[in-house]
Amino acid sequence: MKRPKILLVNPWIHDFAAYDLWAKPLGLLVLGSMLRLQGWDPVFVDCLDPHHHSLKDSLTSGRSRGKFHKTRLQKPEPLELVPRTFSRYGISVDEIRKDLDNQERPKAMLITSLMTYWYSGVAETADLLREVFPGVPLILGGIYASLMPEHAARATMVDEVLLGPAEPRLTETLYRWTSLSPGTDRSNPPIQFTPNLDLLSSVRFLPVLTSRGCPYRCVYCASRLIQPNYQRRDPLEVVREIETNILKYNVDEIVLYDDAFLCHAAEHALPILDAFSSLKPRLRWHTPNGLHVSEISPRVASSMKNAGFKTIRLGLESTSDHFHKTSGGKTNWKDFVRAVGYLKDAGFDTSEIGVYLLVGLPGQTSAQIEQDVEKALEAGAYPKLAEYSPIPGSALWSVSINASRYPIDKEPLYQNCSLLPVATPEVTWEFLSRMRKMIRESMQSPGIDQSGACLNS
Ligand code: B12
Ligand code: SF4
Repeated sequence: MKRPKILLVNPWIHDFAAYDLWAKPLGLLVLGSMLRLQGWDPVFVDCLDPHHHSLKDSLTSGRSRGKFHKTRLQKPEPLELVPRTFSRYGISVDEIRKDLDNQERPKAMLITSLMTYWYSGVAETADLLREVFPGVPLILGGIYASLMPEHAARATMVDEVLLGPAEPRLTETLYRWTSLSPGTDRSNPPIQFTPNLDLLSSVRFLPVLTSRGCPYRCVYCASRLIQPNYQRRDPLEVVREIETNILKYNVDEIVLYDDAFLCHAAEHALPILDAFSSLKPRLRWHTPNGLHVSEISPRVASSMKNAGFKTIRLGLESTSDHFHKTSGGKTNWKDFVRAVGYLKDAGFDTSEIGVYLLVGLPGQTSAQIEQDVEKALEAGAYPKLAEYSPIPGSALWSVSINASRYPIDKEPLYQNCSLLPVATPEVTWEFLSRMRKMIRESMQSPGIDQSGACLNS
């Protein structure tokens, strides 16, 4: 019997800046594997596809990260006074329309969402899908949808918004909308980890998820709201997935999307890393999402080196122990200094040990940021300033609403970290540019990659 088609759509981004830092819509790709197993025929339309046939070779050849194609847009009214260019990032509307026109009419359409402040890109994508396939059920999920479900329902006018991980609800939801349940197994599947990479137009690196969620509850983070349960995979299963996919797609770069890869390292990260320690040539591992500093022991550091870690980002956020005691306790200054020492002993140099420092937090002074940067440099790490984006539902949300210059609770566009929405008046873009210049000079390495929308430091 012919499998029913289901369209999975990665929407456009609308923003002042967006960089492709190994960005793949992992949630949607994971659902692609699940739906395939359930008897559907998933078809993927990627509005951000960096390897889309319509793009010039210079943008697509051999890259695993870089710039998105962009088209200037009129600024939405709430952002009119912001003196920066606003763009749609991704493939042109005409090209995506052509891609959709070439598809058979699907039985249902699923759109994902990431940052809350990218919602107008989701709404534009939903409009196009409705126009090309009127009457086909349109379901929205993902991070924006989970953090702001009511806003998402209003702004995108989709048929249904699903909150949180789709696995426990999607089977029943699709049956309700399509009266189809193509496979023989109608039970809800468990939480999934494996992306269906065959849906991508080109695979240049492997996005890997070895766990979902995080055991901590930091006040500035949404992890718990998006993935309420922390779950680890069997390390052997992860190793098998990587081994199979490096051969299948002929790639040697691994990008970890975990929130908490290093937690319980002895039973989790170490068996995974050690399985690849003697591989020649080595894999190259990247962790654009921060690693847990306090979990780095001499053994973990040397396993990271032996496995081939290249892009390391440590989730420090602040050098102040008071900050950590009052915000979730995931690490502290002493552990950080120790971890940098272990990484150096294992053979990493300062330019490889990136450390995220959160900037633009409510009440944070410019002096605190200067101190964080100086201390991180002195400890032998490479500071990466990450502008704070206030997150609906997080413990810092009500403090953020009070501190904000904008109505962040009414309009998610104002949650954009580029606006420094809740920063104190002295923490400006000019100040942060000075800090970044100072960091670059200290690193004496102006050529080091500075890309990143809010991750640029
Ligand atoms: C990996 C990651 C990144 C990666 C890239 C991600 C990408 N694809 O582009 C990197 C490291 C580059 C990154 C960067 C940033 N990130 Co980030 N990131 C994440 C992270 C850790 C995981 C996302 C993920 O892929 N999860 C794995 C998949 C399997 O889960 P999922 O997407 O949630 O999918 C499930 C459900 O949502 C649902 N679902 C998904 N799609 C759909 C669709 C339908 C139809 C349905 C029904 C269900 C459904 O089912 C899926 C399976 O269960 C999240 C935190 C988190 N735990 O979610 C933060 C998070 C999304 N990031 C966040 C932030 C703030 C940022 C930065 C702005 C940080 C900064 N200040 O610099 C930058 C900006 C990036 C940019 N390009 O501009 C915030 C979002 C805040 C907001 N306001 O929306 C989060 C929530 C972290 C936090 N602080 O709490 N990030
Ligand atoms: S440790 Fe990291 S992922 Fe976990 S809650 Fe804190 S910031 Fe979020």
